Amino acid sequence: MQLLETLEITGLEDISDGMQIEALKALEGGKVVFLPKFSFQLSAQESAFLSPSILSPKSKNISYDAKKDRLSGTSCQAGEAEDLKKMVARYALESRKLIETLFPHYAPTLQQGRTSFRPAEVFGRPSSYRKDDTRLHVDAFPATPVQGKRILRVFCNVNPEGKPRVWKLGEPFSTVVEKMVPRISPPLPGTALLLKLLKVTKQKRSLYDHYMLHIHDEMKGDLEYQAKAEQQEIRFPSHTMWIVYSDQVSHAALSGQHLFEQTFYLDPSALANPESSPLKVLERFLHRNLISPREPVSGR
Ligand SMILES: O=C(O)CCC(=O)C(=O)O
Ligand SMILES: [Fe+2]
Repeated sequence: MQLLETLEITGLEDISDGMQIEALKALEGGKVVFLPKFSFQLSAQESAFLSPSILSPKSKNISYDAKKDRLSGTSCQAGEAEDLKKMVARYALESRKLIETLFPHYAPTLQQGRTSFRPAEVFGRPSSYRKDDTRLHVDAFPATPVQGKRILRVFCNVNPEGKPRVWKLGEPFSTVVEKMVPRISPPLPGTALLLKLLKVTKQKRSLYDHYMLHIHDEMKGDLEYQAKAEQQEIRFPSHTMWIVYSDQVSHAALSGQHLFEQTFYLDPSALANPESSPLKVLERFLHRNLISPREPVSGR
């Protein structure tokens, strides 16, 4: 399968109606929409932030919450912290503009998630297997149930030395489901409520979230799967962007340094083809509803 849908745009004005239709079909079909001639521009002053020294000691990423206009994960202080926040906030804004222009179908219902700036090298970084993004996985967040909502991410490699972001892309979501879901037991009754009461999760963990989280963990925990699953290495050059449904596309980040990432959430009913959503794929496989109709819909 062709894993990338490449669009040679140099600016938002290059986006045509035909391109919007093709890009939407590719994205929902599980491809990565790759923009080799489109990037996020840093000023000379902002380039000074391209260093892991701006991270606070325990952080891997700088994280920005656009709703609260709050930045975390940095050791920068005062004016420097303000300038850093401005840079990350600009990425939040520009990546949203990109999505709204390329996928106008999503514009009315797109929900803004976290923005992250990742100035540390990925390769050789120690972590527990669950947090190890160098292993193939689909995204699912333990503390942040999405209740079926899509996770749409916009990446930009801003490496100043021309170093690529090296990823692997794996098998289609339906194949992942066939291999992983039979190993997963349903949650014990009351678990979701308990996790919420103990504040392990911000919202109630739906059945959908239960299965997605366990798929994520099963994939990462299975070294034979990691070695043998169909996979392809992709090198995203510096000064390029790519867009992906990371809840659907198996991916791993092997190496690279200096990346921006913006997360958006989208209700599956807002898709051009809702049947392609992980929610619908899982519901068809398990022959049951995975979201209770009374479940409150959460944001992040
Ligand atoms: O940092 C990266 O290149 C991607 C890591 C990853 O798996 C993710 O952001 O979902
Ligand atoms: Fe991921």
